[in-house]
Amino acid sequence: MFSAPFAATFDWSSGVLRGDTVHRSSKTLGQMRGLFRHGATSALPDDTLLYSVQWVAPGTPQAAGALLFGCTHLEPGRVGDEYFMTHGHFHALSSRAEFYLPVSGSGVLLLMTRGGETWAEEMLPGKVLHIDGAHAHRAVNTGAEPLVFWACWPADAGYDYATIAERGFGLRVVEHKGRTVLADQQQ
Ligand code: S6P
Ligand code: ZN
Repeated sequence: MFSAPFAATFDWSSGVLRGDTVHRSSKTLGQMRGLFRHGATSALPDDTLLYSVQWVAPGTPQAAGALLFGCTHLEPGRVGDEYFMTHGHFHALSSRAEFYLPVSGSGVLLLMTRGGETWAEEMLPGKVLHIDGAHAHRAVNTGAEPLVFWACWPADAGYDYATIAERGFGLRVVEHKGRTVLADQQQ
């Protein structure tokens, strides 16, 4: 009765993707120490898992208009006062937008223009976050549980990580006197 165009399932309660075509990658603190203000002096070990990403590339990913989707599991924790976060990137093609749908947990989505203007949006289950293709995006887990979010983006969007590695975002998300606050990059 139903055809199976590609063999993947997504569990909305756990945020787990399953199927033959699921790819997976992960990032540890050792790969991202330089992005945290106090990364160099943190006593956390290099192999501390910050996040993992599962994604699928159905059909012909190189075809014009093809879509990818994936799910990120961002662990709770801090490096000094700064909450665990994704690396963050611009899309190489600034016309390629993206959706983030938080599945569980709570956090903040940092967005930034090429000019460095930075702002934050809340990440909570039920929210639908649309990311303009020209804006860099970084998820930050401010809660005590993993922040899990589903994402969908064009297969040809491409990644510009270098700009973020060089310049960072204009805001950091930090814990200050028991509260979550946005701090200027240099604070
Ligand atoms: C891809 C999308 C997400 C991120 C993932 C990890 O366009 O934005 O799947 O790749 O959340 O973040 P990052 O910055 O390490 O790619
Ligand atoms: Zn993206």
